[in-house]
Parts: sequence; C-alpha cells; structure tokens
Amino acid sequence: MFDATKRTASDIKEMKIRGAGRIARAGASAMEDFAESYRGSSLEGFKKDLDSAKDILLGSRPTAVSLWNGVQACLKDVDKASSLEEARGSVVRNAKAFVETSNNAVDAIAKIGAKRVEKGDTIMTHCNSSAAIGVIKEAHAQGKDIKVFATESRPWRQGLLTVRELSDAGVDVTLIIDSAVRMVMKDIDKVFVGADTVTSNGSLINKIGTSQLALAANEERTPFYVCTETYKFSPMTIFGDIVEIEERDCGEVARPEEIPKGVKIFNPVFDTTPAKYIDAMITEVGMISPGSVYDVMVRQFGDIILKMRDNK
Ligand code: RI2
Repeated sequence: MFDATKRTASDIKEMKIRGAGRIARAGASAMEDFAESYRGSSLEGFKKDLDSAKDILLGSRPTAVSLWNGVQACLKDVDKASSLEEARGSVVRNAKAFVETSNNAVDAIAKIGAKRVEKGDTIMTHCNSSAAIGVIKEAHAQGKDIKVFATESRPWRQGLLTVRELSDAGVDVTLIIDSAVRMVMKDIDKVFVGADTVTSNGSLINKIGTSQLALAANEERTPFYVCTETYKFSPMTIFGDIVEIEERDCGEVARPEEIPKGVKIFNPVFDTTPAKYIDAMITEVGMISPGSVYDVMVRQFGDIILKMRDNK
C-alpha cells in the first residue's frame, strides 16, 4: 500500500528530488497518489493509513518545512469529511491546489524580485534555488543586462545545476568555489538566495554557506534578498520549536580512503542566517521585512496555528 509513497520518500532522501519547493510539491503529489489509489473500505482506516503515509514522507528530510506544509495542506479537510470518498476527494483536490499555488508562487516571486534588479547589476546566488533563479531569469528576460556569480555549493555541487540553467537561458554566469564568496562580494550589487525554512523571528535556514554570503554582503553593504514562498515559513517556530539541521553522510564530503584514521567529518546541510542580515523576503504575497514573517504566517496558516496551539 505504501510502496509508491516510500519511493517518493526515498527519492527525496537521496536527493533525486531536491530543492525545498520541489520536495513540497513531490510530497503533495505523493499524498494525492496515495488517496487516489487507496483500496481500503473505511474512513477510519483511510485516516490511519494517510497518517502513516504522511509520516513516511516527513521522515525523508527533516529541515525544509515546505515538505511539512505541503503534506499538511493536503490533509486540511480530511477531518471534516463524512465518508471515505469525500476524504479521498479532499486530499486529491487539496494536493492539486497546493502544487498549483506553489508553481504560481515561484512565478509571482520572479516578477516581484526582478523589480529589484537594475540594469547592469552583478548578482550572487548560492546553491540551486528555483525561486532565486526565477528572479534572475525574469530580470534577464526583461533585458537588464545582468551578470551572475553562482557558488559551487559543496558537497553536492548544486551550483553546477544553477550555472547550466542560467547559461541555457542566456545569462552571463560565472561559477565560483564557496570560499571565493568574500573575495567576489566587492563586485556584487545584490544577493538573491532561496529558503528551506523561515522562522517566526525572520531568520533564514538555507543551504550551508548561505550565512557566509549574508555576512560578506553585510560587510560590503550589499543588499541580501531571500526568495521564499510563504509555505517555507515554519508555524512550529512560533511555539518555540527549533529547526532541526539535517546532517548527511560523511561520504558526501570525502572518500573513506582519503580520511586519516580517527578524523571525524561533520556534514551539516543547512545553516541559519539571522534576520538582521536580511534586507527583504521576496514572497508571492509581496516583499516583506523579516520582522513581518510572524504576521504573514498567522494570515496564511491561521487554522493550522490555532490547532497547534490547542495541542501544545
Ligand atoms: P527552491 C535547496 O535545498 C537549497 O538550499 C535552496 O536554496 C532551497 O532548497 C530552496 O530551493 P536542497 O534540497 O525551493 O538542495 O527555491 O538541500 O527551489
């Protein structure tokens, strides 16, 4: 019953599906498939099995709250359903709606963010964020004659995906190693990065190394923008929960034979950029300050937040 769900979870864990937005959409689509192909006969059984499917998906990657919000969006009407068919239908409907909203959000962010790009700007981006790339491609399509420096983003080197996508779109793009960020920053006009999770106090959790871009940008007085759909805002952080930073296998950093005996490897996937280094969050509901994240979150996820509060 859970084979397809487990396949999606494993593709997410192994980074075959990656990027906070993509994993959220994949999670929602997996919930849709589960509901559509469900062969059980009782509403109670469906709710229990749906819960197990949810847990399988959420166990795949711990940091990006987008996955949690995407899966949760599919479940929001299940408790109101009075029949199995109604419950299944609500999951399918809400999953489709989430995927559509998510894709539209990336487009909206591109349009809003591109207004912040001026003709001739040199931009830096980190890792591989569809939201940040959307802004850059939109600015390029508007003829703004931009240059981009993209970080390699060790150890997975997702920067290679970024430079390919930008160069395919005709953007003048240069790949740099992660440790070149400080040196290159003096030539950068604006930084655009994506988000895996945004906390209620406006801090950003994004690919490891993001905070170095933010520090270097701050020192150079270079504006630092976060391109983030609001479903990357974490409702649990309102209640004090700490975002778990995923640590991945040491084999991603070096081959076993390269490591002297006794040497340990630490491979955190994300880091935290404090709100004070962020000039603005570019979201599908507009450009907001990090200080407004709480208010936007309450507006977007009011029901979920109330439910969480009642369960605390
Ligand atoms: P979009 C990625 O995480 C990167 O950290 C990127 O900045 C973020 O997701 C957001 O990506 P990973 O899955 O949703 O590569 O903007 O670990 O595509």
